[in-house]
Amino acid sequence: MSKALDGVRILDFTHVQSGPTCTQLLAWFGADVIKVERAGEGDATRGQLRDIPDVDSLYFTMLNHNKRSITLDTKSAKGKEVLVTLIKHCDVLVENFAPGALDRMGFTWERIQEINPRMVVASVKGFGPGPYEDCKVYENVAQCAGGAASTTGFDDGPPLVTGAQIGDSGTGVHLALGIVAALYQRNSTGRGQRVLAAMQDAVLNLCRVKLRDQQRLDRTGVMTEYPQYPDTEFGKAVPRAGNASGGGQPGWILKCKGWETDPNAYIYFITQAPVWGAICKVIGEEGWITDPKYAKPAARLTHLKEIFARIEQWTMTKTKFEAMEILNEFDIPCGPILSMKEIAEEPSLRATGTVVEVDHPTRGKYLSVGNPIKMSDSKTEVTRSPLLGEHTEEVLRQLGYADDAIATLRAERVI
Ligand code: CAO
Repeated sequence: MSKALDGVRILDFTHVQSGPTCTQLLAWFGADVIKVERAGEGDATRGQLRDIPDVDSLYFTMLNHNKRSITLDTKSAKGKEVLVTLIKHCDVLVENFAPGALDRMGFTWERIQEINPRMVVASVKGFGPGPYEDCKVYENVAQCAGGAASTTGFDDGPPLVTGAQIGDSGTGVHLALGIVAALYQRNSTGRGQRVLAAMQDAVLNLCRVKLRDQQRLDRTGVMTEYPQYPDTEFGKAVPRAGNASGGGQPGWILKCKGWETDPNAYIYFITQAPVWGAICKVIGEEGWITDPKYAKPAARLTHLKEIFARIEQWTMTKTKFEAMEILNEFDIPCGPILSMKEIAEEPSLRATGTVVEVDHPTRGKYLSVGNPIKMSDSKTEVTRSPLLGEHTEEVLRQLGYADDAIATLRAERVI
């Protein structure tokens, strides 16, 4: 079966998480991704958070599936020559170096355009143009600068970062869309273009609803679906909303049977208005269906803490899965708090390829997250990440290098 991005060649200068997330997605859609790494060391994540000595870490393997790896010293004169050939050969160059690193290497946007005017040059940077454009940035910096941390956590606690890697992987996903759009536009213009996804911007995009709330707060001074309402004064900025749903349907995380010993024995429960009657029946409060204190959504907003406390009395008598089963019968929106252990063992996620088992020559079998985007005409087969420089000779031969030229490059430590 063909793949959506068959024939697209990616010169992958990415490292750590944000860039590799992007190029891994492109590889899953069928692009030929050639990852360029420094000989001897490679992507720093190969050696970070190792669980097996001298074996590529899960951090690396889980972000670099379906790619080829070549080693190349791009600061040496001969390495630069190889890089020029690669730029001519590829459609897209993706990088997430610190600001200015590609220019310092001698490959400015202008120079790349001279070499290959059709090339798309895509970058992740921490910040867009402005006061912080020269800063190096990691995940949590982006979460803090993009508005996520100030709006995450509880009102009486400090700002919190979230486990979802919205700064790194979130930006990588944004960049992948930018690249595909640029390739699409190239079909009509014949030209490449620059694509920039700044981590602060991507996090802010994912926090769009909080900027919505800032303006609501500015105008009205109150947000009735926030847990601060009605007991606490709102300040000038959007406060941390704990586990409130953030949308028009109030929700909260409630304890389930076993919560005393299992840190994940909880369920997310949404008191969606159309099923209010069903909720009242399930928890044994049928009187609340007509009681003016609870009957209408607006009236309920001032009693949410009391309502959730009563629902929790019910959820605490059920495991999260029992509660799910009962609530789903009545179309009451809810979700179990799943641990990573439960997710790893969930058969339905294995069946869809969202969780996959991959075999690796030095690591053996490990679990990974497969392509979360499913396409009917472009199926994803997840293959293992490359060993450092595994494809150097294969790629150089493809570029037209003869065996003796390759041997010279190796002897001179260019590859
Ligand atoms: N051959 C020779 N030199 C190479 C090379 C190669 N194949 N590959 C990289 N290098 C060089 C670069 O040219 C750069 O050299 P100079 O600093 O002398 O110009 C150097 O290696 C290191 O690049 P770096 O500054 O990007 O790496 P770092 O580890 O110091 O910083 C990071 C890492 C992530 C903080 C930084 O790259 C960054 O801010 N990137 C943009 C934001 C980003 O993507 N953050 C997400 C991080 S987690 O996904």
